[in-house]
Amino acid sequence: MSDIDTKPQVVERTKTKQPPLYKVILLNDDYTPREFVVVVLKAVFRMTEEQSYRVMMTAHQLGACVVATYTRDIAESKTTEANDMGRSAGHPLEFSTEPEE
Ligand code: TYC
Repeated sequence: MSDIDTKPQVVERTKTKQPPLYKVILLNDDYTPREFVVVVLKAVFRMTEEQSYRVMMTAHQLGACVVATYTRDIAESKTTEANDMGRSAGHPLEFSTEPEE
């Protein structure tokens, strides 16, 4: 046996911190046609027809629905893109972004 202590004195750990996530929320209104909401959800959030319809109906019935969560930049750019689609078509459709708890 050697007298040299070969035990590592420092334990290294790799900490991979996850970036904070942000929710994109779809808000109900009384004017935007249901079909248009589905078109926006499919185009911007890459949802299927069925997923889009379910999210749209949840917002329609409950007032709002979480569409998805993303890192901050992606959540904000998708929110802007979706709101721009609504505005360009003359609808009051609104998406918002908020940090996940
Ligand atoms: N409430 C709208 C209507 O009856 C449809 C709608 C659903 C609008 C969901 C926005 O986030 C929304 N035409």
